[in-house]
Amino acid sequence: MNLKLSFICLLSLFLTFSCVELPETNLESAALIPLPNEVIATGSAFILTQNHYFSLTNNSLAATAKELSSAWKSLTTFELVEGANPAIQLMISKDYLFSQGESYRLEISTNVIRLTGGSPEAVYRGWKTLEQLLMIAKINKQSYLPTGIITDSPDYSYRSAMLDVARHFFSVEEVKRYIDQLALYKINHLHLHLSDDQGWRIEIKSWPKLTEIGGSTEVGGASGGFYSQEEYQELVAYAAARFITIVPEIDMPGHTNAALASYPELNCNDKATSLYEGTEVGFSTLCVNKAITYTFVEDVIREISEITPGPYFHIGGDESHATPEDDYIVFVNKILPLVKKYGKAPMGWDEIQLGAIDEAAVVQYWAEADNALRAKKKGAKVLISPASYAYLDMQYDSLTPLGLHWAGYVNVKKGYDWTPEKLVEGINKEDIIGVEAPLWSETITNTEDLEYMAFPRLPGYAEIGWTAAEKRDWKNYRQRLAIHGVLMDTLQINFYRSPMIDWK
Ligand code: TNX
Repeated sequence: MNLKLSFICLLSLFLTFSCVELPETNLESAALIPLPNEVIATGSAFILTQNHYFSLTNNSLAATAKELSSAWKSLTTFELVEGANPAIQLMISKDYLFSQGESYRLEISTNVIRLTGGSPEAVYRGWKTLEQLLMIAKINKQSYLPTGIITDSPDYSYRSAMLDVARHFFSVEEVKRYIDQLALYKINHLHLHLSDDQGWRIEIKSWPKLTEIGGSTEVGGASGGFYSQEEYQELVAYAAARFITIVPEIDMPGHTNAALASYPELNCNDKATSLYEGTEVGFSTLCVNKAITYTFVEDVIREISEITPGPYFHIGGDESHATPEDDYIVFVNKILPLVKKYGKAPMGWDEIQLGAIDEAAVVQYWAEADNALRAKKKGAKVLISPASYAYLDMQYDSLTPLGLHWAGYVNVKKGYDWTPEKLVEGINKEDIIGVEAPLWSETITNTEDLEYMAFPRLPGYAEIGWTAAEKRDWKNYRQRLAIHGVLMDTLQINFYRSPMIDWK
């Protein structure tokens, strides 16, 4: 380089760094969902229009760094590569500040972005905050980020969505797409409803007809489908890379027609039932007094537990209207120890409190407050997913073309504006592990439908689980959600344009 050229370079460097006035910003008003629990704005800007270096303090952050640098490239068009004098720093710290599993700190100054957490999971949650800030900057055509410090940790450690892949089957690719969307909103569990009257969706090697026959159809009569164990493990790994735990559910003793149609011996009369493509509930039951029923259930629990690293196995247990109550209790009490035997903690819909549950169990409150209270008395924890607030298959209003309304309509405000620990008198914060938004799929056939029902409500459940109740406010939320409309458009999410939001 000749002298004259390097002089020009120096001059332009000088101009970029010292003469350009940085824009004024306010990190506190950033449209983040979930809203972080503490934000201090410092009013300046981190400029995005140049390449940067990043560093990690720990190899366990490599996957997050990889995701970050590829997103950085696509959101800013500039490169982010590992190197010295890094502007972007990912760190693990054992500081007491980060002692809680997902607590992170994101510090953005004019020249450094420092993201710290006590674990790779915590850093990942913080990265999702940074990712939203980058997305929002792009939406607003701002080539900078607002500066400040976000110190954040979740109100509830268990934030979940459920997908019913039994009534209609969803492919591995469709589920992965949903997992990416959940990750963006810091949801950390995905409950898969893997069996029901209309379909059996996971390969069980010792009972192959479950998927061969039971997986061959779905509501409406289309050809259904199932996950091989390898595909299921692929989903588990894909979710784990985003620090999302898969919770498998095999619904029992009711909701079992797909199994009863596959194996005659599971029926009390030894006759296989017909495959079912309708949407009624409560007509099927495993034969509680037959030994083979428990061989079957044990094989299923064993095979699924072996390929599920997460701590829970969900045994369903809802709406077993065809099982006499005494039999129901016998059944639940026989399978609870099987779940334990294969190293898992039992989860079940609120009816399972009839059985001998203990502190290890989690009872999912969906309908009966009394069930939640009885479960608490037995020492179990409660997962909050009340149908009338948190069911993603409930219609927004009477004009919604998909969904059901047996638990009422759930518009965007109703879905957002409630507090888990205030829902049932006697079920307090310490009794609750978290919140789940289930999406039942009787009327939902594909990704387009799924997104129409899940969005824009899902970000609201994510915020209920993450942000402390006293920090949440509908008026403030609806403004942030309006900006997420643009974000959802960018991600090509087919969301419902609720008239309650002034979409941008
Ligand atoms: C009730 S919620 C059910 C499901 C249906 C859902 C439809 C629950 C534990 N059971 O079998 O799909 O309603 O909203």
